[in-house]
Amino acid sequence: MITIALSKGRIFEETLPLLAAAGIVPSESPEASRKLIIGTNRPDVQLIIVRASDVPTYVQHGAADLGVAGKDVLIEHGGDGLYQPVDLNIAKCRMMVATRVGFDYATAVQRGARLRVATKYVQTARLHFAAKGVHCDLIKLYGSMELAPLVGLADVIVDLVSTGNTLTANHLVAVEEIMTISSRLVVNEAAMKLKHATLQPIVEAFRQAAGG
Ligand code: PRT
Ligand code: MG
Repeated sequence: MITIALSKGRIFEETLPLLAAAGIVPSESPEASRKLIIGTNRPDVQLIIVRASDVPTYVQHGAADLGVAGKDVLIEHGGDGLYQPVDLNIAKCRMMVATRVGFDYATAVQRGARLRVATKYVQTARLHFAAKGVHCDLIKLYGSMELAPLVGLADVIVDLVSTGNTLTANHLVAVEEIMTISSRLVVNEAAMKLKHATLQPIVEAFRQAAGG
């Protein structure tokens, strides 16, 4: 059995055409069925539905052979035990620093004062500000980061931005791009060797369908 770990929502939706290119069609939608294990047209392939940030963990431990995870998630996880053979170019967005409208970020960063940074992406934020030589106090949040600068919990947030609508709706503005983000195919290192004959064609189909 080949097990593929996906999160529902944008990753599931944007992975569907790649699965189709590999000849894999899920037998139902996770949104509709609420099932966590979903069969496919291939009796030897199943999907498991997990939280986006849990995909690398399932694949690392071999509970799934393959998975699709954002670069943001992979940086926070660290990537141990995972091959990342294909950038799928899906679920694209940008990792940004954002502040309240009117907050003087450029000056705050120059002054050498400590910056209070609220984020779900502590690893990414730590590396970014360390590279700039900016001292920061990291405040770990699990969601609704946009609130933090509004209520004085932090000076800035580090978060994903796609349309920018969420920032605008909360009177925040992006002040710096940290990196562009897309999702990658991840493969369990041991499975890649032991199940090579079955996995390789799926990896290649994903590579072709992703455009390279
Ligand atoms: O939602 P949940 O808490 O279950 O988990 P998750 O947020 O980790 O999963 P999901 O499915 O929302 O995101 C999965 C992956 O999609 C992420 O790991 C990213 O790699 C990628 N992705 C692409 C995004 C976005 N675009 C995105 N816009 N992930 C999150 N967002 C959020 C962002 O955090 C912010 O809250 O959307 C909001 C901003 O959107 P705009 O369009 O208003 O700018
Ligand atoms: Mg989300």
